[in-house]
Amino acid sequence: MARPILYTYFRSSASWRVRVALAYKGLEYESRPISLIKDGGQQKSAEYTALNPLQQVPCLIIDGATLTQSLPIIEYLEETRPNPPLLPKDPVLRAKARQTAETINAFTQPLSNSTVLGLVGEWCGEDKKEKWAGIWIDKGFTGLEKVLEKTAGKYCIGDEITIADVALGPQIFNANRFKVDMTKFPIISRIVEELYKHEAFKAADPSRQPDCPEELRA
Ligand SMILES: N[C@@H](CCC(=O)N[C@@H](CS)C(=O)NCC(=O)O)C(=O)O
Repeated sequence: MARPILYTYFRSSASWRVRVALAYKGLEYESRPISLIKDGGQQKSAEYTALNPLQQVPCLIIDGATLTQSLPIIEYLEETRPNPPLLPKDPVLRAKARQTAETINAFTQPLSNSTVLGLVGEWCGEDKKEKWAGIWIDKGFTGLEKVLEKTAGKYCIGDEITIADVALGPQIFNANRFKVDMTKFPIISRIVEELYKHEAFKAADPSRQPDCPEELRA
């Protein structure tokens, strides 16, 4: 079977989610970096737009299919390669795991992604970018912290890593980048500390990616 191909950018949190899922499930893949900075953004090239008309990473080519959107990609991996699982067996807990993943994917991340921040900088001033991104990450984490009070064990949902953790881990990078006060979120901070000890999270870390600049490498 052909190795999956992942179009990825080292610092992209959505790509990072897929890298974690692939590593967690022990799947080898070829990494094809798409720089969101070089050449005015390689995601806008005609070649890449043919793969993802939305001009975003990640994109995974697997089993002859071209898949985009990190969470559906992870759901596909889960359906076709169920072990080790990234969703709990219990339907309510499955919904809770997806709920947390969606809170990151549909609420927190889109409002602070590079396109949105570019426009905020252009329309409101470069100095407003950090504040804008920080506000949305803080809002997302404030809600999430409350939810996790009820669902968390060692990880977001009990003691096993799920899709919720896969989404949460990379978002911390952006929270730190935009100077969000993480002391307000002790449960999230504790879970992330735990996650970063796991081999799948280490392998997926930006500092270990082939397109990571020399000075930021692990
Ligand atoms: N919901 C999408 C989000 C993808 C996304 O926002 N990708 C960002 C990097 S994290 C991107 O490619 N940005 C480039 C751009 O918007 O031009 C997913 O989960 O795959």
